[in-house]
Amino acid sequence: GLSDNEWQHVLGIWAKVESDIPAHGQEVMIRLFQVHPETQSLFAKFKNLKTADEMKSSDELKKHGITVLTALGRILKQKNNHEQELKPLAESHATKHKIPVKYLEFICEIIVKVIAEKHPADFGADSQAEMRKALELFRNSMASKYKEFGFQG
Ligand code: CLN
Repeated sequence: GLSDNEWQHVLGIWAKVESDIPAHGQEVMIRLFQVHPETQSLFAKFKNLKTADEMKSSDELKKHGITVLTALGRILKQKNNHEQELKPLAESHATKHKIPVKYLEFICEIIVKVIAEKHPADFGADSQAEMRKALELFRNSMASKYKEFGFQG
């Protein structure tokens, strides 16, 4: 897990994300689809969006970005005790959406990059390392829950 001090830093950065969840969420989704197009094809509702401009003007994509970052924020705020918050997410992503763990890695890395771009002065190498650690904890818990739901991920 992370130390109290590390969590404090991670949640301090997250507060900056929360200053504008829609913009951060939109950027994360667009970047994810551009860098890893295979992730876009998992979304029936986003398959038709071709260019970055189309993605930018999609209200649904914006809404989904908000959904994802809000759920992730709720989990991060539980620190090392995220079991209850994480379980339904692991269940839907394992049994319904069937999302490989690898794709969770993709989005986590994009999240770090987007925060780094939007908050360069507050999110240096050490903070990035702390955020990566928190996101790794999230992914590891997702992966082990996946197995409980019979999905190898
Ligand atoms: Fe996801 C739906 C949170 C990563 C693919 N995702 C949802 C919902 C979230 C949510 C809350 C709605 C409720 C539900 O179905 O459950 N997703 C997250 C969080 C992360 C995440 C938090 C990681 C930080 N999701 C992913 C990806 C994967 C994916 C790894 C592909 C690219 S990023 N998620 C989905 C899909 C849905 C979904 C296909 C269903 C969308 C829909 O049709 O409404």
